[in-house]
Amino acid sequence: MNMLRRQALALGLATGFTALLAAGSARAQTEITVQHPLPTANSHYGAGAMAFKESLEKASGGKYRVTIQRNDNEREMIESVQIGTLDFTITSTGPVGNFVPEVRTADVPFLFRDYAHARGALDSAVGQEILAKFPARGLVGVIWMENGFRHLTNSRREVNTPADIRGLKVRTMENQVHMRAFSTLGALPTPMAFSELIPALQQGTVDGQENPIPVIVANNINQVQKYLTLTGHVYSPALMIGSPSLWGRLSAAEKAMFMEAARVGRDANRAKVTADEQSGVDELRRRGMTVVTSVDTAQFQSALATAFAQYEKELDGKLLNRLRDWKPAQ
Ligand code: EAX
Repeated sequence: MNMLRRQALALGLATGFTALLAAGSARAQTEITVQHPLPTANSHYGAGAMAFKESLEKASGGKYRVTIQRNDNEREMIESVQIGTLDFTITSTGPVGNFVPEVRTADVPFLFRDYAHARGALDSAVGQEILAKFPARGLVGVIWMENGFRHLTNSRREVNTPADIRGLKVRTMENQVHMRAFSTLGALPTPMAFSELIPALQQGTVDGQENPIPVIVANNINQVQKYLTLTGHVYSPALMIGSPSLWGRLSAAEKAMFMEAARVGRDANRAKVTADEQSGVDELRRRGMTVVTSVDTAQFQSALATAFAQYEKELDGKLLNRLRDWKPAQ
């Protein structure tokens, strides 16, 4: 065989082999999509999603490729995960109680003393028991993540005491526990998805809203709200929720890989909340917000006493107390 034919044959074989490799790796590669409601570049959910992506892609040797997308309707994302058109969502617990009622116990105002209490209790057996309720509802509660302690903003006036909240139209999440709290305080709770919040504030449909500092900063809510009061009235957990159709296809080894990536994501998410909490209030002042920092928490707690009594009756009182009374092992 002459030289030219030998070279052509070698080239053909090499091209074929490369094509096989590419087809093989493409066939073996699986796309995973994670959606969350905030800007990925500079938010606590984005930090969690990015860390999850990097960990899973590395641990799987590229078999899994993670795409991160923004979707600011949390209820819609949970529905998509439930029917299997979305693999994972990182969402606040806001609407989750409408799918998994037990989650509502974690949404009770003034339940958690501080971040260490909330993180420890949710990562402990009692928090895992709540995650174990998800499969019966057609969802996989992968891991607790974090949104943060929620604070009140409004466009009308400084809020120093519970009485100052009376009469304010306050957007709440689609969360009955939060709505009960604001109506008990004499506000007019107006539930809506996060996607509707900024337009509602711009049009004056509502006077105020409440969200953690990281959410207020990442979404420039200061542009449509003048007053911020550090009420810290409720800790807002977040969750990474997975699709049972995807989760059911994973081997035990792959599940372990996904769980490790979720833990890495959770830690990055929480670290970003801690960082934003430290710098966020000064940043919001710099952007022109009037910030009330000293709040008499006991006053707000006593103003919510009737709501607490109803929570203990309507929710799982035992679960509520186990979360509230949780303490780190000595
Ligand atoms: O999860 O809807 C809300 O106020 C949530 O805190 C926000 O979407 C981040």
